[in-house]
Amino acid sequence: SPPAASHVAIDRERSRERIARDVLTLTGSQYTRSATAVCRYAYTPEWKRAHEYFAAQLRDIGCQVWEDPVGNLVAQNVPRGERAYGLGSHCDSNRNGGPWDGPLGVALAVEVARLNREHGLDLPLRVISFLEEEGSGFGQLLLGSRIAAGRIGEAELREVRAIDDGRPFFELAAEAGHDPERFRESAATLDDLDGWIETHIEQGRVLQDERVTLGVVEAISGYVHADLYLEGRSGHAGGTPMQGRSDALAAAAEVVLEAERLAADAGHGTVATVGELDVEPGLINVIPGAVRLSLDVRGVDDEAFAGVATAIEAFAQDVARRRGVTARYVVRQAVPATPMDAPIVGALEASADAAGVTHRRMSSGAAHDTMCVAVRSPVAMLFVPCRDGISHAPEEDADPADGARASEVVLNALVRLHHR
Ligand code: HGY
Ligand code: MN
Ligand code: MN
Ligand code: MN
Repeated sequence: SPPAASHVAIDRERSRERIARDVLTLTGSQYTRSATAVCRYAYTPEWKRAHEYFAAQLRDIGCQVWEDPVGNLVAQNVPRGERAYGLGSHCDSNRNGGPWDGPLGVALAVEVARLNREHGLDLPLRVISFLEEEGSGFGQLLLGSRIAAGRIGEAELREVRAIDDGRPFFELAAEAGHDPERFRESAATLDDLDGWIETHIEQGRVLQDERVTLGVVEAISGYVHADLYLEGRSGHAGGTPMQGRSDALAAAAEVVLEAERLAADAGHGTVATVGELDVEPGLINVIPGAVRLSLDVRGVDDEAFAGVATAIEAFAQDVARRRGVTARYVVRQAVPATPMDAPIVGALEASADAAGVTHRRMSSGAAHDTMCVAVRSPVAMLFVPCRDGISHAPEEDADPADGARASEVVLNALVRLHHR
């Protein structure tokens, strides 16, 4: 890693307070749909207010702040067009969201920008809060960073529709005051980055169980997101004999269990989850005629998890033949596993050592915008613990003191990288 620069020690209590203030402000009811569950989806008033909140914080420290054509929030402490180090995450929440998934990374990026200024450091910084990381608005994970990275084409983007009312992405983006027809210009959001670090809660419990303060991510799991449509024949639950039924839900049940078995057998930490299940007509006395189930297959070994997704599709076709139903498998998106940049990983570890903060290397099972930023610049991620590994749940909790320690480590890692 770069030579040991003189370590910049920060006032961790002040950083803890500011990170706690910013994250917990965002869980106030004006930033969520209710006082408990965080429901901050793309283009909703709550999401817009969250971006306005951080935009004000960033202007207060002298940053230029703008939104790119689809609504990714961007701020920079050097003139636009100049090279910078990128920091950030996302403000949108999962549909079953907690307070820290996303906002911790944005609050920490803002804190590092404050510390850079307070300590008279000369780091050129760009803070980004990406649109629709969770897919809670349009069912598309990492939508804002995929657009910026050029990972989604116009035809595919024109197919993207809101989960709740089926309205097109382009319509809702324009209605929210953005300029989606210029979506290709979002590429500039990732121009001229010398590196990128996203700090995030671990969303697992390794750090807590091993009593280690920070996780330095080595690789982010890739994933396949797909929908499987099974069409059978609905009929009277009482009048239809078991022999000869084409029960779409019974077929789906076989697929769910086989997905679980295939992932468990694949090794390399491969995982498969069926999280969504729509049943038509969904009545107690009617044989299900049609089912849609979602598939989320992930892993750090591309061959292993892509192989499981393919095997699940083949199994579904086989079940369909046996049960007299039809199966249609539609991929929403597939993103490869993403290795982190060794020099940035090294700088984070050296800074953690100099800060006297324990750390360990680990991979990320969760997907992150960092996977898309990696298309355009060297990237790395830093994890802080979340209580009992709980995330994508209102009970999600983290300690802002870990966020303060992480901000000192990120600040010093960037000092090392900038002066190498
Ligand atoms: O699903 C994910 O991996 C991320 O938390 N959106
Ligand atoms: Mn997240
Ligand atoms: Mn998430
Ligand atoms: Mn993320």
